[in-house]
Amino acid sequence: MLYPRESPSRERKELDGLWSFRADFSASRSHGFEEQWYQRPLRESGPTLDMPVPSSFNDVGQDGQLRSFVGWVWYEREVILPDRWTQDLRTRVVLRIGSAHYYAIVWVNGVHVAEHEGGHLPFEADISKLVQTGPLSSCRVTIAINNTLTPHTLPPGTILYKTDTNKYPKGYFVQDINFDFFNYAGLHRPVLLYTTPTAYIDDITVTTNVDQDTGLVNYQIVIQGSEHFELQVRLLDAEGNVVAQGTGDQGQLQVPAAHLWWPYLMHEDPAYLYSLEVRMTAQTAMGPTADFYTLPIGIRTVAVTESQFLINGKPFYFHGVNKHEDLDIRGRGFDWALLMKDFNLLRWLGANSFRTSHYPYAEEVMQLCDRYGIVVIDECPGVGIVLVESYSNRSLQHHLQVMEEMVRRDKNHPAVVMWSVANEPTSILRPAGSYFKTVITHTKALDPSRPVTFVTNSNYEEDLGVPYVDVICVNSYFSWYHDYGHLEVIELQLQTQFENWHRTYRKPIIQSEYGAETIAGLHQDPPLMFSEEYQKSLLARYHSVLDEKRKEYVVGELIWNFADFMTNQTPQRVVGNKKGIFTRQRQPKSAAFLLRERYWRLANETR
Ligand code: BDP
Repeated sequence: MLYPRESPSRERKELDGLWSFRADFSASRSHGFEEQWYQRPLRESGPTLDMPVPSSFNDVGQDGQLRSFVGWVWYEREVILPDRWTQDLRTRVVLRIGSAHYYAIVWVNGVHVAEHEGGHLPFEADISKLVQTGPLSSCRVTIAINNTLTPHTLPPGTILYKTDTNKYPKGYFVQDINFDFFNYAGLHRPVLLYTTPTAYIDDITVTTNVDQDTGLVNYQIVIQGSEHFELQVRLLDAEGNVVAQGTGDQGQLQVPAAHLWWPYLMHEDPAYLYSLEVRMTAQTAMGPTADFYTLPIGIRTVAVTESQFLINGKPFYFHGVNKHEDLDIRGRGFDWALLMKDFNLLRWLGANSFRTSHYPYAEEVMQLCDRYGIVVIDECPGVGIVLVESYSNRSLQHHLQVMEEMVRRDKNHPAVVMWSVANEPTSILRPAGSYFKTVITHTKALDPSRPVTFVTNSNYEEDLGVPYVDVICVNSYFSWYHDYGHLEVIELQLQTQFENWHRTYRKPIIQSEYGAETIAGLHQDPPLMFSEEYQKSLLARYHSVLDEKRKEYVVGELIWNFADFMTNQTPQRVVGNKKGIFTRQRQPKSAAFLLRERYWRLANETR
């Protein structure tokens, strides 16, 4: 699925701003369907709120019930369309939803146009027919979204019905989850309309290779809407010079003396992007038509050995972070100011990489990683796969579908160097072996050009999924969730962890999480848990072992977490998870300075 970009043949109209909103508080949560709220303007169904898009709905208001609402919420917005979209039948009009968490049903003028499961990947509907009939120049977009998580959703969850009438009112239920972040919901990413001609460039797949100093760019293009088309492909360098050309829907372009895409800090000229310009001309029933699309691409290779992660044939060491899409008020809603702040902080820190823990981030984030040379481990929402039911065939089929959508969306980003299919599943359960074998094999078939992993916290002798990964990603919380307060055990335990995994599997290892809960401004010396000093000491002890092992087979370290973030309320969390090296508002704790010194040193050593 191509990201909607403007071109001489394509237009875009963003639908961000205030939408009408109503949560269905009825006991069945299904009044909206019974009363067909999509048939009329939403305000006629009862009281509505103004709700910003993109944003989570949870933290915008003052209503505690809405904050923790489970069930269907309804969004609606009127859109005025230009005549050239509604009158010209050679125009195709598409509605695209960047992310609707979790299950979404979409109507345009009361007509069902799309349904989608999964909260972190885009989906779209061709609405040309609906907006091109009759004299209407406006249309009404209604989106119903249900945030309920079940053992078969990704991430999974369970609805717990509390039936003890001495303790709970009739019909009482809560959403239980096995992951550690708040289940924010709503329209989290841009919603937009865009146009293409009726014969159009539907998809482009690019893979790259390098032979001596020649860059090889393999492309495959899918056209829809016509069988009689011609394609011209040109590759432009960053200055706009044409460096290679081709024709047809697949081929290989050769770029002598290619500028490779390098992670920043690894090369003086990092993140070099070419533009792949695709021009299609086609014959349709309504006459000749043309479509243009320009895709930014980077030429680079990725490979894994027993002990190394190679980018362009050179050993790459991940010194980076795990993140969340999370901020005050907007929750998981996309925000340009936050995006830039986070990238500025990543560069301040000297971080060369991050993992999209625990779901694929917005496309705009991935585009910036390409441009800035930040390496990404792209993780799907396979987090909290804990119960046996979540290994059922139904769950598996959905997981495969999510991997398809994620690879389809992110396959052309040079910054993405590895797929992660899950985080901390109960990979010691019997069904986990064949489950992860299937998901990983499927992902490799979808994209043979990248390694695949999942992130484990299981025992190395019992983990049934790790035999299928290319890189072992291990999370550990020594002297936090075990041996609380005993910093002195970290070195021995970490060393043993690395040695066990590597001796057993002979694969490179990434320390994919480690960290400590830290309340900004809380000081204790000698270090005590939750103080800034404890976080610093814990990190420093991990680092001494990492420094030793990275000379052998450890290929990366990703701190948990970049910033504090919201979670469910539990006795272990003080208004969210506080393992950030930055606060939720992106101000540094002392550990941020320690990490900054380390990351810049690592960058200088490995350059
Ligand atoms: C790990 C999880 C992560 C949690 C973290 C923690 O992967 O999502 O937030 O622990 O407990 O187990 O802080």
